[in-house]
Amino acid sequence: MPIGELRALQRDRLRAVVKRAYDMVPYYRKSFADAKLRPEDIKSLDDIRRIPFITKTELRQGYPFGMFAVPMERIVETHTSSGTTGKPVVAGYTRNDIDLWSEVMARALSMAGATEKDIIQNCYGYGLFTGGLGVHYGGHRIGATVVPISAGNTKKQLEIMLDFQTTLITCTPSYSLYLAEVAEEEGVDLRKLSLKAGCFGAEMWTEKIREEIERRLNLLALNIYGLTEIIGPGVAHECPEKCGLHIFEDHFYPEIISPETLEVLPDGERGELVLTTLTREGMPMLRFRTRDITALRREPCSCGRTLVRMERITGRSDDMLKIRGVIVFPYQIEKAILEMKGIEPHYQIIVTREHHLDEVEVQVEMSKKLFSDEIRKIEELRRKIEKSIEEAIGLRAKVSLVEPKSLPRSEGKAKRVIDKRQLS
Ligand code: DLL
Repeated sequence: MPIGELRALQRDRLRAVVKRAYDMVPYYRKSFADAKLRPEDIKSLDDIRRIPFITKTELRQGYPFGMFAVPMERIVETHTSSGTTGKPVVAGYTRNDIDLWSEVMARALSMAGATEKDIIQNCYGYGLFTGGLGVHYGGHRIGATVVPISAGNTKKQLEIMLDFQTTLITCTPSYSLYLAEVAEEEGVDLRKLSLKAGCFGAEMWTEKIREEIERRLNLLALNIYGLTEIIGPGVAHECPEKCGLHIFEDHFYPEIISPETLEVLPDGERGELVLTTLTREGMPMLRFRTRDITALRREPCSCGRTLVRMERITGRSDDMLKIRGVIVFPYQIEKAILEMKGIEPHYQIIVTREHHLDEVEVQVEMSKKLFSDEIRKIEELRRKIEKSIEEAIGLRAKVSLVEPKSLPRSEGKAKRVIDKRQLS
């Protein structure tokens, strides 16, 4: 679409969504009132800068359905953000939203070359996570054959991949490498399969990881980006030129801000991505702070698409981690630890990737008293902490109790997380 037309479409859609959000969602009415803003004040695309930001915190406060902009009768599906920080963010979709999602996911899969002739093995988790059903709807829209195998069960994945002659896979980049490793162990030569492309996302990865995936799986590895708050996967996707992810900006309007000053930054500068949904009915998002760090590029892409591109995500402006695809905040682990007696408030979270799977170790300092106690008691406490962390984050972490005063002290901000996965 020519840029002029696209901008006019975005402007009209912005005005409409602002009005809908204001009329239907008490949260927006209040935030507009606080900012002394009326929906009619938003006339041009630049006026978007006057709208207050919204974050995960406000969304959680609306749990479960407080952010919905339509009566419940019109919501046909819900998903929640992964992770278990208190209450999750609940996303509601109307029938039109599912259509929109199918459309953007169809565009995404088409960028990877998918047609009705393809067999898509969809190894993203089905359920409340958006990955599974997002790909599913997009595959249907294209008319491809979707194999809804979901996550896990790696040997079965390989068997199906061989027997069905899967042509396209969708999973996290780390899982694709794990698949490759299990295939090697099982004596399956992945390069002899029919795989031609894969859409990998839901977590951070690098060019180096891409090279490894492409070499080991002998396919074209493309990056797919999205988040529950906005729609799920299908906010942006790479074309085979591999020079950034095209944002489907006729539906999702991007801005980059400085996380410190909250000022909008010029194109090309790195900062935090802020997204506004232009067409979403069930849960419109006006200026959602994603916390994901990237930059926008508007130079024409050789593929011919006029859609703006975002660079690969290289970090977060908060301390959120994605471990095995699940959102984890360090303070959830802290809370689980500090409830225990016999330990000091000194701990360190170490995240590693072993055989392409994320592993978490939490080192916790023992109190002097516990340190001189029987081994049985120490082991009992260690297990208790492991259980409490698992309950808090929904993932198993290995807990090691270390000697008093053995963890590094910091004069400034304590370095609680050591991420050894080398993702940026
Ligand atoms: O991860 C949606 C998704 C599913 C995207 C399948 C791609 C494929 P959430 O669980 O809500 O939704 O997590 C969203 O994951 O804010 C980013 O921090 C991170 N993320 C998602 N895609 C990428 C990517 C899904 N391609 C959060 N690169 C986002 C880096 C990504 N980080």
